[in-house]
Amino acid sequence: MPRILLLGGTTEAARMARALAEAGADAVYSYAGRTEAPVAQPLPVRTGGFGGVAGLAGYLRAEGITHLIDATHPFAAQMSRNAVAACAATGTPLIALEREPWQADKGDLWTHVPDLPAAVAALGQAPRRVFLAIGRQNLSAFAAAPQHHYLLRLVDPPTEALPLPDAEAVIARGPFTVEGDRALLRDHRIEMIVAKNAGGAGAEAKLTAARELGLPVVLIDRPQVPERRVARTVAEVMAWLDL
Ligand code: 3Y8
Ligand code: NAP
Repeated sequence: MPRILLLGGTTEAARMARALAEAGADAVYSYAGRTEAPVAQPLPVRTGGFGGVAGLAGYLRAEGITHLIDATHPFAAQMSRNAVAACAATGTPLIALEREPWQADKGDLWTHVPDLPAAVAALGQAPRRVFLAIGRQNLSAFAAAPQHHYLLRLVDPPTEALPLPDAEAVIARGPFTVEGDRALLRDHRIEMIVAKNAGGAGAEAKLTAARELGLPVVLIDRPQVPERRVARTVAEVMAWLDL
């Protein structure tokens, strides 16, 4: 019987957890501990970093983990790199449950940028009203363009002052709806959106609302992660586990 470590924090990870629980699998769900009250899971949960590659390798050995499923977010690149290294070091089979990047549809006004500095530059010089839908961890990059008015969406209320002089935060946890995001864009008279190319359904509503309102979107490409076995569906992972 496999003993599984599921690196979570996404919609796909929640679906994976349900399938493992229904199969009666021996599995542990892992959160980084980024948010105050993460959603409950139908598996035993552990929270917090492992302590780099060595810490994760030690955890795999100590817990007798036989399979690792990396269902973290495409922008959680450090965790994914560590998982590949720790699994190589311990000979633990690894699979990533990964979502496709979003592709532009007819009517989408998207500018693809490789990273945060390029996203800041894409806003231009003239002051704009910008919806920064990228969470809390990367806001400081936009301090280089203080002339804009920023609408932020955070999971938890900010604990310290925001690094942007002209910003307001809405506190909300996805998944989000098109109606809700359309109203948000209208109420705040948003002219431009910055988002990560997360893929998946949980963060997609704002892109649909932007298309309907004819608003431009600056979309940040996902970071590189090392080569690894990838599954697109929960069923593929269950087959790989022979469950
Ligand atoms: C702690 C677990 C589920 C998972 C839901 C998905 C969908 C809703 C959309 C916007 C974009 C953003 C952000 C976002 C979404 C899902 C998914 C997703 C984007 C929770 C969660 C944790 C986190 C961490 C959080 C980050 C932040 C990113 C907000 C739980 C709710 C912007 C990414 O305040 C902070 O420190 C937030 C940090 C990492 C990115 C950042 O750098 O700030 N996610 N999000 C996980 C952990 O501790 O291990 O608290 O319940 C999970 C979800 N967030 O159960 O259905 O799967 O993508 N999360 C992005 O996609 O751009 C919001 O506002 O439109
Ligand atoms: P990251 O930058 O890739 O990882 C930084 C460090 O955080 C990792 O080295 C690890 O610490 C710890 N960590 C990350 N994910 C973990 C997990 N699931 N379980 C245990 N430790 C974890 O990670 P991040 O981008 O901050 O993402 C953190 C969490 O939020 C992940 O669960 C991710 O799936 C979720 N999330 C992130 C985003 C996003 O935009 N980044 C969006 C939605 C959800 P150690 O080195 O000490 O082990």
